[in-house]
Amino acid sequence: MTTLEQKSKLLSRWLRHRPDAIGLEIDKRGWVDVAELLVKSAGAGIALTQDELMQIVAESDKQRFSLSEDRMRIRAAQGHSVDVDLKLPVKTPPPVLFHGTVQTFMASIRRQGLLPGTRRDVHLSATKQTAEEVGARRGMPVVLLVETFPLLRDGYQFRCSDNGVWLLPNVPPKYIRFP
Ligand code: HQG
Repeated sequence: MTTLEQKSKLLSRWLRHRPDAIGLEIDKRGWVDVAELLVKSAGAGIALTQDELMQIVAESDKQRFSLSEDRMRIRAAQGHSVDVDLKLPVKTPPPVLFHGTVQTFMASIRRQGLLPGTRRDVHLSATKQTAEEVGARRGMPVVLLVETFPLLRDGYQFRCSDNGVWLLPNVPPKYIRFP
């Protein structure tokens, strides 16, 4: 049996990285039709009911999914590797943001700054604690501080996902305060 947590993980995978895995059509804003999602997931052997989907959306610890106003469409709030543009509005960030990572990546980050890797954006957290949790997914967390004013002054545009993750295309090393 597939648990709700497993279904939530599958949903992240389909909506962020592999809509093609179950033949889902994703539009350029990242939206997928809810009815189509239910049919296609059943076709792939994952029974997902409308109620379960709504429960996953409501209970996702990080509020990973957003529903359209009419609740007919769903998308991942952030974290995509597929080519989408969520058209999130540009927003003024707080003075300091945080990035959680691990020691293994530090030499490379010192050299190249923060790069999005396979995702569309670099993810920054509003609190040190969240950044620690993000880093801890990979091992002993290292938290980097990013002062946002110099980036704003130099023309960088910040966007904030529906679930409060700050997104930037990249952060060169000169803007990062290393521990
Ligand atoms: C690192 C989770 C080498 C970066 C979290 C990170 C987040 C570099 C890894 C969301 C680098 C990328 C995203 C460079 C960055 N050289 N390594 N130049 N620049 N890195 O998973 O930020 O649970 O793509 O430090 O809560 O860890 O999935 O990004 O360690 O919000 O909803 O490369 O994923 O949310 O890893 O995490 P990721 P992330 P979910």
